[in-house]
Amino acid sequence: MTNEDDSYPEYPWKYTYTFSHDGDGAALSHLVIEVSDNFTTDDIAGLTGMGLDSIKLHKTGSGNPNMPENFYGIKFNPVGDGQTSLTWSFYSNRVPVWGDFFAKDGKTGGVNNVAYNYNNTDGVETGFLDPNGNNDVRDDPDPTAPPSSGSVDYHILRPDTQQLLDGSLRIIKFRDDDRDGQENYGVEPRLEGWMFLVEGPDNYSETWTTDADGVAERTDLAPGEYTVTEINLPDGWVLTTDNGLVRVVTAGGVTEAYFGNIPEPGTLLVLAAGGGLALLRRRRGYGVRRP
Ligand SMILES: [Ca+2]
Ligand SMILES: [Ca+2]
Ligand SMILES: [Ca+2]
Ligand SMILES: [Ca+2]
Repeated sequence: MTNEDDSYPEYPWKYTYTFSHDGDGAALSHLVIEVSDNFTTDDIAGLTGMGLDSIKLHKTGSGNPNMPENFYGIKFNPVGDGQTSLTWSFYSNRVPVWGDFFAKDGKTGGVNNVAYNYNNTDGVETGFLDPNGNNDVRDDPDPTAPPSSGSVDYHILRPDTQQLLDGSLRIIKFRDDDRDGQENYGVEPRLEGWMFLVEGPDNYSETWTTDADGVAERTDLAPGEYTVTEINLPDGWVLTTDNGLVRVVTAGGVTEAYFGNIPEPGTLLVLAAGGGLALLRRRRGYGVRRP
């Protein structure tokens, strides 16, 4: 499990599983990992190592013999025949919680072999259970402990109901007096009232304007890739940083984009002659001759 793989920015959680058995009998037929009832194919991306069969309520019966009770999950089929050990990965927009799995091999000699997460130590049963003995009533308990390495009560980590958290994007706008493309913090002033076009997932497209601190920020953005473009530059001002900066907003994270601008020296003179006084008044440090 990791949230540090940005391959699919809108799906920040990468789930990787390995399943093996000794290979006696038959190879793996299919494996189901529990997800919440509202999980759909829109909540999964970048599956490798297995084929996606279906996402639905899987029921006990001949297709899933000896499964403790019905459960909603992602059913995976091996890609190719004869596999007894598989590792597969996918990305999801759902945070990890503890849950269950069920696997079945291809029947051989009239015998089905199945595997699911289950334990019975000293009469205490944990894992994939059917407490009320009615597999139509789904009452399997799962730990509510936070996600961690290893296992809790013989459960695996799996995608939850919860969508990913919002993320934050902060634009910082400064006057790049020494033109080095970096903010010399505390020395180079922040600039208010500069406009940016911010474009992102789900056709997000908004104009943001920097405040008195030279900052424009939103804290409720869907994670994903955003493009930030400075627009409506005043005449004669140039960027000292790239425009159209691409930034990845992550769930619960704060992503920053710095934009430096500076008036072109030649333009300063023109502005000075033609009414750019407000722009110039605080800019004596340039050595530009005042009108
Ligand atoms: Ca469960
Ligand atoms: Ca039940
Ligand atoms: Ca369980
Ligand atoms: Ca600078």
